[in-house]
Amino acid sequence: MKSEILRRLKEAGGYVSGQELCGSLGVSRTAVWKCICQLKEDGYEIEAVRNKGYRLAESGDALTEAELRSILDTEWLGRRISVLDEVDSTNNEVRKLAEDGAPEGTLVLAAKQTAGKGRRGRSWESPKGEGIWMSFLLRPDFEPAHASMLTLVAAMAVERGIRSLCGADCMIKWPNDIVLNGKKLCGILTEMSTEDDHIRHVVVGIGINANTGSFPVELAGSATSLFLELGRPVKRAVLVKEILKAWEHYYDIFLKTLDFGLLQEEYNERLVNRGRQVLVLAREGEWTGVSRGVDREGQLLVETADGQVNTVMSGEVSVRGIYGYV
Ligand code: BT5
Repeated sequence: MKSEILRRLKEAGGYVSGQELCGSLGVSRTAVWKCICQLKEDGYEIEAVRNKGYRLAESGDALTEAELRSILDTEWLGRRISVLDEVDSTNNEVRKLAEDGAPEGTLVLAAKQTAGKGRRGRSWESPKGEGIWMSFLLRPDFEPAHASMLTLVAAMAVERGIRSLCGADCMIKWPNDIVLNGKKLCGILTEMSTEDDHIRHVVVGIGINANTGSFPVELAGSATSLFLELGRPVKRAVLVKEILKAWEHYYDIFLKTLDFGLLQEEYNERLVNRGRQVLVLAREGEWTGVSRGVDREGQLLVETADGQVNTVMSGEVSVRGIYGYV
């Protein structure tokens, strides 16, 4: 009911009478009043004026369940949401919910992660209240071999979400980063649980430095935030909404072919180092070549000086610009 009241206050733009809220929601005045108090505790500024009703003065950057529910326009993603104050990792939390039978599309966000995870045991800096640290659950019925492409699908959704909300010229850095002005803005971690060669579930985790004001010294050279690049804060809830909507769009397209055939062209247009020299950091050593974009399987094509085109699989390597992160 809290999110319904919030939605109505937003739609009205001005005052909504208490009586109108009670009548349309079929609840008592006291119940409405309690919800208004909870919304105030969540950080909303709500004016209550005798004979006029309630008015939402400022919704700020609240990233709460009620806020998200009042704006989400997805078909299935985020229909079940939980927003936590603090958790080790939202990926771990979704995995636990998955093991308890949570439905596809379950979404978890946290104000802060105490042990945010990157790939291959690396850590992800997730300070309180500044970023978007979120994970969602998929229960696909395709084979595990297709799952590595989900990271690429997520990258397309994040890129589109950021671009449409902020107009920022961000780009995808294959396979799991979004970069802006040469620095990392977002990282994606997709984790899969399998059994007898079928997928039990997949957790897609997305970390976005939205309103981060500063980074620890060791990250300052390679990391950035929307706030730092745009010079103004962003409304995180609205960005989440845009990204989830974009995810449904791109995932639908992916499911048609279970590969990147239909997405490849758009993906490659948004790929930051396409046509540029890249350094491939593989387990067996480093080598350089020119990035030629992804193929139908979502693998990166890298052409070496002798004209040979190698396919690079996302699980094995990192790619850097030859002079820096991009
Ligand atoms: C990633 O790994 O970029 C995946 C990050 C995924 C984070 C999300 S947050 C929600 C969900 N829950 C989790 O526990 N994880 C996911 P990788 O490509 O391995 O990059 C990790 C490296 O990025 C680190 O070793 C640092 O160098 C750098 N890094 C750490 N925190 C950063 C930050 N906030 N912004 C930019 N770079 C960061």
